[in-house]
Amino acid sequence: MLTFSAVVLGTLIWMENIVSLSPARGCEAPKVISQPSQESIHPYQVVKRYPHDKQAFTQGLVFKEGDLYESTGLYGHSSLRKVELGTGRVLALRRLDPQVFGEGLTVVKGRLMQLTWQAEKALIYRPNSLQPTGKLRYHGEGWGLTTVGDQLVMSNGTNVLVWRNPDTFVIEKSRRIRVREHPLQGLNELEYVKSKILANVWPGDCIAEIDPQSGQVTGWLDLNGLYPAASRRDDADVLNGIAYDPENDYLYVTGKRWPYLYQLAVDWKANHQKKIFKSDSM
Ligand SMILES: [Ca+2]
Repeated sequence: MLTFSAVVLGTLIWMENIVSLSPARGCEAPKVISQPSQESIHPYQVVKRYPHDKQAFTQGLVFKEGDLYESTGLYGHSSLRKVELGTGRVLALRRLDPQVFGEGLTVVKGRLMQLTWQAEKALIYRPNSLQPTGKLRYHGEGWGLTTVGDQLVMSNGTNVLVWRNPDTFVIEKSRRIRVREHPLQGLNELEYVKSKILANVWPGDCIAEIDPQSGQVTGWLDLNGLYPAASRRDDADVLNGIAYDPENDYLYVTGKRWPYLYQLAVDWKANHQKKIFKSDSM
């Protein structure tokens, strides 16, 4: 059992009014603000641990009708995959151009949409077959992507999320994301869950829970220790993959080149200063 206090002994880097999270540290606002924590720390339980391709540099993850779809990155290794949840087996694979680095992934209007890091294009596919059906252009970097209502929400590694039209990719609004009054940098893989946007915060193993209306961080899911840092190939292999099964209310998370994908039950209403942690028994 890891206690919350053990996990959050490290504080966040605090520079020029910008919050960024350090790897293997806690997911709390900087102590130097000299205010008590105002964000909820949500307890979670590991329901099950599934195999995950440890070669997959996960950049996007989305759950659709019992299957996982995954986007992987790195030049020469990027792909789009349909993955069998129970076994981690890759059921369908579409390799990307070696010049393209895969990023965030979502399902919108029955189509899969995959971002690219610096190629400034969103790639569109049919589910199941992964047949390409088109692309849309955007300016700047692509990191995370999710679907909120009939709009897309996209991150680019900064503290800004933008809402885009799913047919044209035109930006319709944006929000600066804050921990209290402080901008939260490094917003990465996204997932819309229960009227909140969840964001992996790069680099590290923290998920921020964001109110899409205000842009305020309302809580944290602290996944430090879920897959031990000592087991990783290198420091780049951070948590980065969030998918949600609304029917059963499970969250699926993994990381870059992690051998496991975790099924989590999260209590989004609770604010525990201690998390439930069961992976030692699995
Ligand atoms: Ca996702």
